[in-house]
Amino acid sequence: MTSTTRFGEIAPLLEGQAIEVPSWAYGNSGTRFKVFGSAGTPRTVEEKIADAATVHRFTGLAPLVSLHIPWDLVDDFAALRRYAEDLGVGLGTINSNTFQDDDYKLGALTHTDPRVRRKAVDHHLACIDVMRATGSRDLKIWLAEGTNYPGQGDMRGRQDRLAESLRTIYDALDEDQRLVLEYKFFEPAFYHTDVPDWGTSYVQVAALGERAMVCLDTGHHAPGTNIEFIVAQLLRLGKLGSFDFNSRFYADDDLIVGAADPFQLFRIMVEVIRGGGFGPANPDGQSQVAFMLDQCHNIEDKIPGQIRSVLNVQEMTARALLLDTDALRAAQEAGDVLGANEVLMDAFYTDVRADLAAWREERGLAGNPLRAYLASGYQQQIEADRVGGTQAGWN
Ligand code: AOS
Ligand code: ZN
Ligand code: ZN
Repeated sequence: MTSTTRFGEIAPLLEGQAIEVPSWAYGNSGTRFKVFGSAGTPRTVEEKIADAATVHRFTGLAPLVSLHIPWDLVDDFAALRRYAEDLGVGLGTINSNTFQDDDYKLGALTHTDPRVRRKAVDHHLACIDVMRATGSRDLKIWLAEGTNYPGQGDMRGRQDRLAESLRTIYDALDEDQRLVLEYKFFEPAFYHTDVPDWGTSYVQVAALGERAMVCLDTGHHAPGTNIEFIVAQLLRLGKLGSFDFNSRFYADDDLIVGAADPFQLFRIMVEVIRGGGFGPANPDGQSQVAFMLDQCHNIEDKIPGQIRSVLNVQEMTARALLLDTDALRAAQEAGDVLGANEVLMDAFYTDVRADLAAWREERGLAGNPLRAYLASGYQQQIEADRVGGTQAGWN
């Protein structure tokens, strides 16, 4: 069978693929050394949403925008939701922030001082209120907590306080809301981190209940970690709530997903599909796994960077869907080591770009969304319009 024939078979499965884009990807960002300003950068949350809606308009792949509180704080979130919906996108995951307040220097949800813990918990309760107005399903918690020196903190006591704080937050969720807990092996803490790995995140969310899940950020592991194994395990346990997609060469680089290692993205998507994490699994049609980007575009234009990212995810999803699972299973069961590997590599090496372009055109989209965006004049327009004011960013 030719790959085009096979593509025709998997094409319907690509329908409805949804990738959530982060509002902060549209703002200026940088490293500890420099934040480069760029022309056309949004000055308000509305402008970030307008840019995200543009990514969706050109790709059909990004129907939700994830917000960060307080970076995206507005007076009226119901109005913001209407504004987004008028532009053809919805508001997605709400991200909390307990890493930019002096009170949290030694911890937030884990702090020894009950006043600081209460303040951090209250911030999450405020985020849940925002979710009610925006219609968001997920509260995403990434914690910058840990210690820099052995002996600095009681690691076990911090786990206990974390469990207690998360319990209060989880109990405040509505029935249709979820909590996703992200892990990261180091940074900003360098000796120990309170939620460093999927195991710790799993232990904490498993104690909370069914609507608490793990968030896997692809940049948050030690080099060489087999991330697709973690994906397989979490799906097996019913606890993979969301992805923060990005790619990395060294640490938490937050580069364009699929840029550093497209083969890894392919392998992850193979396990997502194998584990039933792809496609709508809930009665409301929303996928159980939220596929989010968590990226920063420090030197490249942000909208093209986001377009490239969602296209990379779509491309590796298509290749993963092309995997001949019957042939793979037969080879695995026959103990055919190289045969099984060849089946997997055949899918990975299938160039789906022309098929995807035709697929898009059939749906009224441009075959090449990136070129179509560059030719559309949108970039020139925002660069001309958005002068003055403070550019929004990773502030
Ligand atoms: C931090 O390293 C985590 O990846 C967070 O998910 C995220 O980048 C941060 O919360 C910005 O929103
Ligand atoms: Zn992340
Ligand atoms: Zn990160």
